[in-house]
Amino acid sequence: MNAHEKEELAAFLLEAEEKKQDVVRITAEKRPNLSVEEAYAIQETLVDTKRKQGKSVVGPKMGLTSKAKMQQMNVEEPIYGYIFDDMVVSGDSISMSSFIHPKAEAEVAFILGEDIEGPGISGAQVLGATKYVVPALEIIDSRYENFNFTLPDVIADNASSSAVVFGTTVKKPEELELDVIGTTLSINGEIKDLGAGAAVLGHPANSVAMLANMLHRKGQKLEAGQIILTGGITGAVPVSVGDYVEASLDGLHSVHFSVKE
Ligand code: 0L1
Ligand code: MG
Repeated sequence: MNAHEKEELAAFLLEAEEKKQDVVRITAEKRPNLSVEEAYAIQETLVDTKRKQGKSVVGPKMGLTSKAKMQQMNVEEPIYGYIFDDMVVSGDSISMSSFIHPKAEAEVAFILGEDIEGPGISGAQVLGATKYVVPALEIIDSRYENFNFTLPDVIADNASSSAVVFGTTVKKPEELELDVIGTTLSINGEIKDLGAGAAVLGHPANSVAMLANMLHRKGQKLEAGQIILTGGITGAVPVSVGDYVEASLDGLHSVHFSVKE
């Protein structure tokens, strides 16, 4: 794939994101044989464009970290994307007009105290390099019609990244047992899904370790100060106007948002 094609496909997805207008997945018409490698190259172009627009990366995120999602997409490895500063929002100000078809998932986010550079990083090393963990509600919003995509499509689309609300409870990782942390996701008081931290690759720290090892293949590392979304402990649940969405994580209290018009 040449530079012009990469830029064209990144611009196609960025326009969909800016206009809140869903599009047909890239592999349906534009590029049926898109490879995972090419998809990350499109994602990199998209990320560079956002940087040139003055946005800055808060941290990378992991996606497809649950067995169910991996089986559904027929993959053995999760994917990553990037969260930007303008995606971090307050739970009081979520407007449906900012999205195409948003879904919420409950996650634990890691705030790194030290750089982490693969290869061969373990979950234990990640815990040693992590300053704090915080609860998070990620709002994913695929730019593709009906969330209909193949693995390369969703990688190119920055792993459906759209917005995130962080909770205010901040804990050191050693204060919690993150693999058994019980989590519920409720809408208007009704539990829609639940899970434990182990749903994320056995332990959310394993997700960060895997991310460090994946980034190493590109000559990149995780950096102190980055906030990393580790992947959904619960499934992703569609949200709509009028919804009060709340994730409760044992020991980390809750994080919530309300959806307005
Ligand atoms: O954060 C995530 O797990 C989303 C990954 C992309 C797949 C999706 O949009 O469901
Ligand atoms: Mg997620």
